[in-house]
Amino acid sequence: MKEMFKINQFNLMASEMIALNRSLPDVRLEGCKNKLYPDNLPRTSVVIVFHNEAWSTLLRTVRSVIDRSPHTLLEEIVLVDDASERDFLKRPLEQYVKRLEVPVRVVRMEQRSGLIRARLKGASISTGQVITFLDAHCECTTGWLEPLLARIKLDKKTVVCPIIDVISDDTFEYMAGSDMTYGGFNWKLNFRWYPVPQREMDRRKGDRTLPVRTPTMAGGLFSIDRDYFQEIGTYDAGMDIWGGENLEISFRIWQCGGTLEIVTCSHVGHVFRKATPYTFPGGTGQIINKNNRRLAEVWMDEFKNFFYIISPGVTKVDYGDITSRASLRQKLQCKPFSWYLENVYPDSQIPRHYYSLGEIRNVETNQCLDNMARKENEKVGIFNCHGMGGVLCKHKQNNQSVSSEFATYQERCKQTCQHFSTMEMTEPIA
Ligand code: UD2
Ligand code: MN
Repeated sequence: MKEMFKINQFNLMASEMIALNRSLPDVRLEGCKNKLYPDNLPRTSVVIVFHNEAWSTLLRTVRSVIDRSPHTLLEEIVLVDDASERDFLKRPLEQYVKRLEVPVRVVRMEQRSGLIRARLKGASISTGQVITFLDAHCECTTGWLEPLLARIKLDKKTVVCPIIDVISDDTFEYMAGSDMTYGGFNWKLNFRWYPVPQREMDRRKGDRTLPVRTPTMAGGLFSIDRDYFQEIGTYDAGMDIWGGENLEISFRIWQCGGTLEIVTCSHVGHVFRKATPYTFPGGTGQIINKNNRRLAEVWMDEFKNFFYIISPGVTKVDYGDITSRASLRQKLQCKPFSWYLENVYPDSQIPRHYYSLGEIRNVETNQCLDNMARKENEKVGIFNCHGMGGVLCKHKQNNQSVSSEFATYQERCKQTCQHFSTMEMTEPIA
């Protein structure tokens, strides 16, 4: 089991022992179970991109879509292989999907392109009025699709996400996600779940079965009208491999006149992993920083500086050409980021007004206030100024962080990291 875990960073042995068409609990709120939806909902293509995905999780995703969606609403399933290096994902996959009751097409990227460009390819060859994106290790539950499509039918500028339930990476147990959390992000532009604020509960008059307006989406699971996807500029094809595209499309939807929702009556499970199983050609940090930088440069106006001061390393990466994305923003006459913070995400951690950003330094001792790698609400300390924003060292093996106190033996935390080959730079846990 432990050996197999390394292949996909989840318990592959457990996954392989579970039927591809296993039953799942109905985790919906009672009030969702008898809602009625119009008959003439738009049809969707389901686009699933994958790189070296396991057979069982990929096909369980496909099966769950087929088994739990009304076939009248399902145009096709499009599987986009992002240059996987597994033989079973070649001809055996093509043979297998031919036998399924719904048209399933397999297309391949010529070279490893990352999930963003793979999704663009899938979207471009698909034909349904709606495009639904899923990760390759999901399971759809009863009634997942209708409430998503119903929102789009009402207003094609509404982009909708299901509640993402948790499929344990350890046991593959299915656990209901909460309808009381929504999407946000922290200072470092990492997507995070936060409690749905009171204002959003009030707007819905306390009815939890109504969709939640969310500042951001997690990224992997959402439905969008095909024409609207085009209109608002699909994805930033200049983003590589993984990361950043979820906030980019979230900011863009809100700033350019759309709405982003979590439809609480729709539940889809996803295997959340603690580590990534695949390579990031060029380096994980490089790629994520590049994508985040494109996002910040195009959409965040003066607030990008806040991000850069917090994560100084980001400004060192080359982020390529963003003129076409900037002119898209111009063309669509999108609102400023300050509008988004004010109106969509007032509970954001990014301060809308501030005097100054930077370190608090004792000029005599050259020491700075430092969170000492402690968590929120714990005491701050004093430590040598390192000018690197919030960084700390983390064991590569067991993920345990080493506080800056330990690092006082070194001149800087960075040197500590370099000193131990088993450690790498990371960011503090939000
Ligand atoms: C989350 C999203 C994911 C994406 C990512 C940020 C959910 C549940 N998942 O991370 O969809 O938005 O944040 O970018 O919201 N893949 C490729 N080529 C690659 C890398 C990945 O095809 O080079 C596929 C991969 O096989 C998977 C999908 O892209 O099907 C998402 O990747 P992930 O599962 O590693 O991302 P996750 O869930 O950690
Ligand atoms: Mn995933």
